[in-house]
Amino acid sequence: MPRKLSTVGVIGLGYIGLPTAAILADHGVRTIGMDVSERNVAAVNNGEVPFVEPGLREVLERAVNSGTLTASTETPVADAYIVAVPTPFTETHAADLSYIEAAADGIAAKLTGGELIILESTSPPGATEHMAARILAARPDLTAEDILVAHCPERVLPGKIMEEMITNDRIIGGLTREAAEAARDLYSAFCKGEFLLTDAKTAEMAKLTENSFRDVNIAFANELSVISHKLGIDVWELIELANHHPRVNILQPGPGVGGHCIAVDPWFIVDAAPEQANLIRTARQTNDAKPEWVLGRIEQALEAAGENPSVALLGLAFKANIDDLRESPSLQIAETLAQRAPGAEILAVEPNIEQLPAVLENSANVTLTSVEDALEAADVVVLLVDHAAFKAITTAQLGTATVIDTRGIWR
Ligand code: SAJ
Repeated sequence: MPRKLSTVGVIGLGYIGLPTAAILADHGVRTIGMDVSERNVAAVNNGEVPFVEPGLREVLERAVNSGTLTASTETPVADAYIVAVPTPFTETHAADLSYIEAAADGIAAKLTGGELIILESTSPPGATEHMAARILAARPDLTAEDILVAHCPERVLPGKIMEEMITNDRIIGGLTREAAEAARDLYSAFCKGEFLLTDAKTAEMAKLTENSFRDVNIAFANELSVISHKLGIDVWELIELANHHPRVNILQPGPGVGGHCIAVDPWFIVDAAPEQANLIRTARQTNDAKPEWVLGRIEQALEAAGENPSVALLGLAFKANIDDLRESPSLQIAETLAQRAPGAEILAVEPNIEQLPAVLENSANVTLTSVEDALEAADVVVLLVDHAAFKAITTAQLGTATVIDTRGIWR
């Protein structure tokens, strides 16, 4: 434990910060969550979860009712801080550290010396050092020896956060060994996985490497799908056969790569080493080009369908069985098609949302439609997300429509 650890401040109560705060508090650690959104803070203080994550509500309610968790819009005074704020990227694909900097400024004002500060946000190499330097610049009365700073990237899978936060192994990168050990002691309050201690920059890079590995593998699958289409080969059968080899494990092609992790993190490596990160950049570009390739196929099918065709787009989320539309290639396809094909009727089907997102709301040719109605009316059916509900669709329901299955679920 750091010299004293009776209170932990969690900065940022989003997809990662809130589950972390709730689990810590549920394990008896006095936890104060901080968020800039008054609405989120009020919700948390009422034991309500402002987004969908299975199992979170029960743990949050328990922690709030027992009094171990409270939330505030002010950075609290605490013995340890966990920073879990967004790290978006800029137009040039550089990491935007402004949320981390704002968190650092808030924390700096509260320090008395001896505190542990952990950066959990996915960050480019050097961000933890940058955060520490910013804190110390704001507090000339403190030296580097007065604070313990570490990076501990989260690696939980949305939808399984409550389970994975406890069972996953944790990489802990300290600016010093003492900081890494203090962070390990904090996480051991609830984490049952193995603790892997390293330096901060390696920890930052490890997280980016995991997501880049997945991105490169998916880019390989996406390139294979384009090659296979040209050669008249079923890419899913091809990958299934190749994966029978004991040392081959190719992921699945799709309409592109979305979400706020795999589609973002590899750019941080490219930005940190632009001359060297050629494969990683090409993989990003390959995956980012996939929606345009799918659009080309849809436009061809619409042209063949004649005057005022109607097209069903099945799925808008970035992956199966969630309601998250962030960086979604399916949404990008719907949005672009709405602009390029004003004469087509676009029937958008997304069972996990109740109204169209802002980017489609004002498109006169797009309607949020039930799967049954869309299949009934469509000349062209495009499967974009492999939601469980779509797997049950029968050949009879598809009728005579031209089918473009970007996930290979109806083979
Ligand atoms: N996708 C494919 N083909 C596949 C697998 C995924 O096209 O074979 C697409 C999905 O449809 C989606 C995108 O990739 O659009 C990303 O989905 P995902 O399930 O691969 O990953 P995320 O973004 O939900 O979560 C990832 C996870 N990272 C790894 O598995 C290495 C998770 O463990 C991380 O915690 C998370 O990123 C994060 O926060 O960084």
